[in-house]
Amino acid sequence: AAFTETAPISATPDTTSHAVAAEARAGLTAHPRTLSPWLFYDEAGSHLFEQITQLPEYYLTRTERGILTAHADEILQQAANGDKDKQTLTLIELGAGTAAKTGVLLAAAVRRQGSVVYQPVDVSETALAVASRNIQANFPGVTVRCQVADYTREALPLDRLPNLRTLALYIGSSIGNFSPADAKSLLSNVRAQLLPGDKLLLGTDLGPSPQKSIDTLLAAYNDAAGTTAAFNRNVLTRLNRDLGADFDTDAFTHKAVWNPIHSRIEMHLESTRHQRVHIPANSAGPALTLTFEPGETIHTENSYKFTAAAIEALLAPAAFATTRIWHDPQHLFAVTLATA
Ligand code: AVI
Repeated sequence: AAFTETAPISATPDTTSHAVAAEARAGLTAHPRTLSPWLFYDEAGSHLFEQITQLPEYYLTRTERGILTAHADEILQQAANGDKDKQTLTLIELGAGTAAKTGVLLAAAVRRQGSVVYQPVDVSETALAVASRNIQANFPGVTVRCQVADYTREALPLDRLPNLRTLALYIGSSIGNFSPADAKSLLSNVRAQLLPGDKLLLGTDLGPSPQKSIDTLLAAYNDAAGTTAAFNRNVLTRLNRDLGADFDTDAFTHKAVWNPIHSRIEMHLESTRHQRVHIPANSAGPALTLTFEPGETIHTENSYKFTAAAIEALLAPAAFATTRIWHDPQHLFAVTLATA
């Protein structure tokens, strides 16, 4: 509770303007038009995401935190192979951000083994500094070793501690923002850094079920206060600022739709009228004029929703065996322990 949630993917100071220029050019000249979700997380977008995690409609964050809180001791025990074969664990967290939900697992690790080494990995050095300060102040017994890396783009060179069993954490349902192919290659990269017997703890949001209506899913991505709409539109504000583009952000409407074929929530920005948008020449290429028709959309995010079978189908090709799945009482969200 001493921490705040932060952006899971990226944050401004670490993202080069060339990457923004290249991404915008490729995505906005494609048909259908797209923008990659990492573009959301500039300073304003990271702040809006923090607000989203506290919205009544956005059940994901509090539900996952509830699962971790209820089962932390059991998760650590299973990760260490139960009591018979007691192993000392080290925790590595991918996309740790400020490590808002990790405290409960670190506390359980300290209860279990007296002390623990925690290695948060994130693209944002700023977020890692906050994580390190917060954890050191609030969790005696935890040694923090930060690693600045973009685990989504590079094969992670994990700074592995010898003779310790690794528990890699990838929570927050961030895996759901990758296409199935990209998610599998990300998990394969993680697996390649682990030794047989090491573990991965994966947080995933679940799809519609008798306990979870499509309306519940849609509301989580189209809240009454309009915070998610502001988060989505902020990507255009970012392109105006970073690239000197002239998007009229009021002329694009936030849309969240459920795609049952791909089992994902899609976020789009829909042009309300015929309009032209200019992007000046930049390091990625010459000046662009984009023409939008009324109703034409920019696809800004996919958020995949899983079933138990889909979680296994993601883990198995990356050579992880599913060991155990924990749910909240309403089966809204899943936390899966997998063995390398
Ligand atoms: C970061 N990620 C798991 C969020 C999600 O739910 O897919 C991002 C988000 N998009 C809209 N609201 C939240």
